Amino acid sequence: MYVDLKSKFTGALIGSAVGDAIGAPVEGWSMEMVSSVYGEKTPWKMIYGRYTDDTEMMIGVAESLIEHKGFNGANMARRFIQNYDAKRGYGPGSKEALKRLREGEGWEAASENLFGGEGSYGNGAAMRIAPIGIVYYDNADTLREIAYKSSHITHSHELGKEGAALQAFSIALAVRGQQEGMVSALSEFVRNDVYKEKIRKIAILLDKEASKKEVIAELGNGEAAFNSVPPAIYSFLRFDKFEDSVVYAVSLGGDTDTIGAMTGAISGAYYGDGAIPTDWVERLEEGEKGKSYIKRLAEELYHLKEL
Ligand code: F2R
Ligand code: MG
Ligand code: MG
Repeated sequence: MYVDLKSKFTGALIGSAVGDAIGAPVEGWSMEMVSSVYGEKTPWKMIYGRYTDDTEMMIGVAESLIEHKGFNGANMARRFIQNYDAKRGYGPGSKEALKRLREGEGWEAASENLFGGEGSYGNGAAMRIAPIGIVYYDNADTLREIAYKSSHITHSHELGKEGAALQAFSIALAVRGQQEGMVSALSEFVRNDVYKEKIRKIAILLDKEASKKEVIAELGNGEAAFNSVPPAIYSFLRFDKFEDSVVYAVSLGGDTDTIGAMTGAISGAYYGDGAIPTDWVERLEEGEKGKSYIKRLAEELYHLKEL
């Protein structure tokens, strides 16, 4: 299947925003409650089309990469602060890190004292990582370095950073068109044992007709990066269609907007923007930083590759 690179870049960003918006109305709900709203069968209708913190922060990552033609921590932190809108629903750790940044702490320090000095292992760094996954898709070492640094602005725990790097590398592999070899490439890439074990479980679950309950029990569906990046990767790998992967990811319940966004980013990077249901894109919010703006960011990131 040939999909052009520009369409993959747009697919990753719009796919992430669409996954966020479709999961948002049911965030924190159980699998049963999700199916009582969306039903058991596809197609799913997008309810509001409004995105959350996941997309707002992803926009900040993209804007900063474009402005600096690469990573600049102080600039990215400033973009997060400028874009911040509490109504989008931020995690408490990220909120606190952004407050410290606003008060003048440096981008390398602001997240370090959170959670008793451990730093956050929430999925807030992984959920926004799509621009880094596409821009550095052809260089795993640089991708890892930039994923860690960009995470550190809000998430300094090793598990938060590794989750973001793993999500970025999944998107990179999807850009390269590598679905079949993805599990083995990921297990070679990943450094932390918690994630190594989850990737091993992804392979086992893919080999059988696993139930949703089994998938949730083995991979998780919560706010920790290690309980949301793995089910997103699994949701992508289990199906051969953008819509089916994202619907499945959200149907697991739990952190639905975020697992939806991460699955949408990987799937969009693989299939391209043409594979995203048009009625979902139509319903996705417009406005100053809505879908047209996100598409423009994807195009500018694509042009960064040409420099
Ligand atoms: N915040 C939300 N959703 C709730 C509000 C939405 C509601 N619908 C509304 O309209 O108001 N979603 C967003 O938050 C998640 C991303 O969170 P992030 O940015 O990682 O935040 P945080 O607080 O750093 O981490 C999340 C939780 O993980 C646990 N945790 C993290 N590190 C920990 C550590 N070292 N020790 C113990 N626990 C740790 C904590 O419970 C954190 O609060 C996404 O779902 C996004 O959509
Ligand atoms: Mg959210
Ligand atoms: Mg969420």
